[in-house]
Amino acid sequence: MGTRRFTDEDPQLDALYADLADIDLQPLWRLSGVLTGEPVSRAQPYRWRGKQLREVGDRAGRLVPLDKGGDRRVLSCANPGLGGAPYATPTLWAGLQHLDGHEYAPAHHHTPAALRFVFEGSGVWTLVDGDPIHMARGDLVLTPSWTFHEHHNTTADPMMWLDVLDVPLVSYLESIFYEVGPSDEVNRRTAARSAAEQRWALGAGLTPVARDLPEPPADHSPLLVYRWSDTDDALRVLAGTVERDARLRFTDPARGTDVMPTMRCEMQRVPAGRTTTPHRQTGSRVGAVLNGTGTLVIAGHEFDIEPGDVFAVPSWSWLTLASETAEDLDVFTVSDAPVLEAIRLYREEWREEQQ
Ligand code: GTQ
Ligand code: FE2
Repeated sequence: MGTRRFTDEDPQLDALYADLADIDLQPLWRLSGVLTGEPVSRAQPYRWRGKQLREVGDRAGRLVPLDKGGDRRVLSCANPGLGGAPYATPTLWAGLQHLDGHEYAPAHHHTPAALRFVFEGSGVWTLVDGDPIHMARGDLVLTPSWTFHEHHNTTADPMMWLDVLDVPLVSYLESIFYEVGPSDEVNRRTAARSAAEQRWALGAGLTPVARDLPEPPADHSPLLVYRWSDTDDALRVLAGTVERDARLRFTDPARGTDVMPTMRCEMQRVPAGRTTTPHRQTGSRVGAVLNGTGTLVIAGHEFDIEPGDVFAVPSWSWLTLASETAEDLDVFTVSDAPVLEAIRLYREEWREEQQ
């Protein structure tokens, strides 16, 4: 008579749960955290110290030959919230790559897209599909998905830089492909300006027109390097016009879109003594400090920052940057925002403080 009482002590219910487990089913009513009110990230707000990265990078350079570990001497930033995975955030890999004097990391390509951001030093050339690109402080270099790339240190001194890749995302989508590249016919010709710059970095708003120009590649920026002198100039001009911080996005000069389909790159300058408006967005971010010192607050966690530091911002976490010295704070960030935008999941907001 009537409905059976719904109680957890029902032996028939226990039997149902056991049978469900046996045939690999899970009842939603016993699961929590499937649909959260807002994004919950396993990643932790985190900062890796540039000083420590340099110190262990130099030691790895002395101890570990290049042929170990995929021909790249890279220390990957492993966010402690991600269960031991070598990932800075759930979608982004951040690694510090070290190349000794006169060393060379041979050509390969892979479906994960990569970019390099240089904290200090120069003398390494990255060849992207054979186009030699000199890397120096503050430069952003792209190696889009499936482009061959190799790194050559032409000097006697070691050099380190930051790599950011979409490896965790592509891995989650089970779409990683990798091949070693041609090793025989290495292009040793180097020019101050890469072929990509000679076509696509002619000046603000200037696009080349010629009958024999190839179409720009369909799925990434044709310009493969963004020079610090250009970024610095633009930041200086922009900073003179804004109240708080100047923020620039690196874009495809042919289309005005993000540089690659999976990663958005930006550079932010927080003038001396100022603080940014707290901001959050869906998807995660990796940040890198180029100049200045100050404080970084991620979801209430405070970190002091200085040049060479790398940090991880989990999805939907408030981020504030404060420049505390007489020097401007320049921070490079990479996010997965283009992916979220493409599938209509991107949200962002600023928190205007009440005074
Ligand atoms: O420089 O080719 O940090 O393939 C991870 C994977 C760098 C590279 C990384 C790579 C590279
Ligand atoms: Fe690579």
